[in-house]
Amino acid sequence: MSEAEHIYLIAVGSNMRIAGVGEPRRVVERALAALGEGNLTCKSRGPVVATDPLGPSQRRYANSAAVVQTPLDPEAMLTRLQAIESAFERKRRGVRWRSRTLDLDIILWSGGAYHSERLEIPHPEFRHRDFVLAPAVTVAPEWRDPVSGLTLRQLHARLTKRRSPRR
Ligand code: A4P
Ligand code: MG
Repeated sequence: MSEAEHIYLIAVGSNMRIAGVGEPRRVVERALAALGEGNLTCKSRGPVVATDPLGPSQRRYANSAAVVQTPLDPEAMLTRLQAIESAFERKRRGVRWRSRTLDLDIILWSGGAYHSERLEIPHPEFRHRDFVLAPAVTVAPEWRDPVSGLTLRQLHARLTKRRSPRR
């Protein structure tokens, strides 16, 4: 790997169908393919899982995760991910957590923590989200969260252990 290359863990989510593409599962599969195009190399892609919605949206989500290698730095990578979202017809109307055709979040980056006006890595909520950790643990179980010091495997085990008595 050249020194200029970066590795990202990307979370993929959709809970709306797109005409010409299909159901959220198909949208996520197509988005995973897009994460391997141009100067993005998809090193590993997780399964597409159906998940219950967190937040006000009623529709079930399809979620997945991918490990992507690229020369793009975090700001350029976010811009690239937003361009992919736009290409999948996502409409930005300023309402948080509305139904969306495609959501691409940067969860972790090989450079550790990163903060700017428009970007926070690690993603601030990912440690509490099974819909992120379940697919992520299949692609990068030993990747260590620079904030908690725990691996994805440990974070996922902690989350599912905490929840299991209530199920
Ligand atoms: N931003 C800051 N940090 C990041 C990062 N690490 N990765 C900024 C990506 N973007 C980051 O995001 C709003 C702004 O966050 C961006 O412009 C960027 O500058 P957005 O994607 O435009 O808006 P959003 O997705 O509606 O908001 P947000 O806060 O990203 O929502 P979440 O946290 O992504 O939650 N339930 C299930 N089962 N599965 C899901 O996938 N997703 C959500 C969305 C809610 N419930 C869900 C799921
Ligand atoms: Mg988002």
